[in-house]
Amino acid sequence: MAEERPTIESCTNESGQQVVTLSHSSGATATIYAFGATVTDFTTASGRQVLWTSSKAKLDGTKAIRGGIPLAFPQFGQPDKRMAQHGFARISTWELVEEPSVSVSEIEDAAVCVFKLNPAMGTHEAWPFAYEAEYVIAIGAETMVNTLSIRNTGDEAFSFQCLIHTYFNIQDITTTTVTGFQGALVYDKIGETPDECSPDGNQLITIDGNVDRVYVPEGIDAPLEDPCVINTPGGNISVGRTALYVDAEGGARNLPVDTVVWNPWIEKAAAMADFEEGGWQRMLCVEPGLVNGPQTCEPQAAIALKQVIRAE
Ligand code: TA6
Repeated sequence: MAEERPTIESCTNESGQQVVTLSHSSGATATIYAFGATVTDFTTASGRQVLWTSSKAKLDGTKAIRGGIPLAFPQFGQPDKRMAQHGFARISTWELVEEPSVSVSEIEDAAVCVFKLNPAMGTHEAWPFAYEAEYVIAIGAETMVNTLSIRNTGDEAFSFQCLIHTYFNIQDITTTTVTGFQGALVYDKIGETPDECSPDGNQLITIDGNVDRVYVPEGIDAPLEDPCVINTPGGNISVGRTALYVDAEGGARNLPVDTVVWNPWIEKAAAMADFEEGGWQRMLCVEPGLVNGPQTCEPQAAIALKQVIRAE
C-alpha cells in the first residue's frame, strides 16, 4: 500500500518563500504560499485544477501573487491611498500554525491548515489597530473552504473591508456564465457612475469584455442566492459565500456578503506584466467579500468571511 502523504508539508522555494502543500486522503491537494497566505492551486481528487494562477506571477515576495486566492484586508481597492491596493494582508508573510485543531462543517474528513498574520508583520500606520487574523484552508476530494476571521483584540472599535479574491480556471471566458446574482444591486466600477448602484435583473452573467462589478445584496433580509455557480466548459464550480459577526458575548448574526466579478479582458491584462499572455481567456474572478462600505468590529468581537468552492 502506498505510504500516505502527510497532510501538511512545507518547503522553501528558490526565492526563500515558504510553500505549503496540503494533501487530502482522496488525492486532492492545495498549494499555499505563506506570502499573503495565498492559495495558488487547488487540484481535486479527479485532477481538476480549479484555480488560475498566472505563469508570470511573482513568487518571490516582491508583489502580490497574480492568481489563486489573494486576500484583501483591511481595505478593498485603495480608498486610503496611504495603504497598498487591497491592503497589507496579501503582501505580508503569514505564519503557518502547527497542528491546527480546526474542523469545517462542509467537509467531513477535511485536510486543514491554518495561517495567522502577526500584527507586527501585517500592519500600517493608516490602520493602527489591535487585531488577530486567522485564515483556515480546508480541502476534501472536490471541495475547498476558505475562512478569513478578523478579531478585534483592542479596546476601541475599528472598521475594515475584506475580500477573498479568487481567480477561477474557466478554460474559455467566451462560453462561461455565472448565475446566482438575481435581485442584486450592482456597482459597475468601469462605468460612468462607479459609485452608484442599480438593480441588476440579469439571471445570467456573461463576459464579453472588461468587467469589474460589485454585486451587493439589497439587505440582510435579501441575501444573494447561495451558492453562485460558474458554468464553464470544463464543468461547474459553485461558490458559497457567507459571513458571520460574533459579538464579545459570543452572539452571532449573519452579514450580507458582496461579490466582485472581474475580468480585465485583452488590453488591461496586457498592461499587467505578471498576467500571462492570453490569461484573460482562461480566468474569471468571483470574489466573496465585505466591501460595500467599511465593516465595524467592536472590541473583542470578530468577523468571519467564508468561501466554499465545490467542483461539480
Ligand atoms: O478584482 C477586483 C479588482 O479590484 C479589480 O479592480 C482589479 O484591480 C483587481 O482587483 C486586481 O487588482 P490588483 O491590485 O491585484 O492588480
